[in-house]
Amino acid sequence: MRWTVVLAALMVSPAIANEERIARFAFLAETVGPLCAQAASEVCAETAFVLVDENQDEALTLEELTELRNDLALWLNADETSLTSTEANTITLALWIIDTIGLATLFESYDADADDRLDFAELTADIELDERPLGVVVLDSDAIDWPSLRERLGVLTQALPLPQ
Ligand SMILES: [Ca+2]
Ligand SMILES: [Ca+2]
Repeated sequence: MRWTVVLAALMVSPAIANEERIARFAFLAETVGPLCAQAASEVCAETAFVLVDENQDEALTLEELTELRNDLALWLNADETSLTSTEANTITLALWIIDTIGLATLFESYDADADDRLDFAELTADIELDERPLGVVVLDSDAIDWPSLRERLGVLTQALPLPQ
C-alpha cells in the first residue's frame, strides 16, 4: 500500500513541479511585464532582479539563472500562455541565443570579479538604466554598450541584426 502511494507520488510529481514552475514564471511575467512597460527602466530591472533572486542574497548564481531559463522555456510551451506571436518569437530567439552561446559562458562573461555570483551592477554592465521605460532605453544606442555586447555574443554577432 505504502509503495503504491510512493510510486504514484513519484509519477505525478514532475507534472506538478512543472505546473508550479510555469505558474511561478507566469507570476514573474505578469508582475514585471506591465511594470516595465511603464516604469523607469531602473525600477523595472531592480524588481526583476529581486524576483529572480530566489534566496535573496542580492546576487544571481548560474543555478538560479538556469532555473529561470528552464522556467521560461516551460512557460513558453505551456498551452495557457497567451503571448502575441511577436512576443513568442522574441522569447524563442532569446532562448536560442542563450543556448547557442551557453548559459555558463554568458554567465562567466558577466561575472567581472569571477566570484560565481552576478550582482546587479555586473548584470547591467552593458546598459545605462534611467528614468525611461526599458523599451525606450534598449532602442537608444547611447544607452547600450554594443561593443561589449557584441563581444559577449561572439560568433553570433554576425548572425544577428545588431546596431553598430
Ligand atoms: Ca541569489
Ligand atoms: Ca560577480
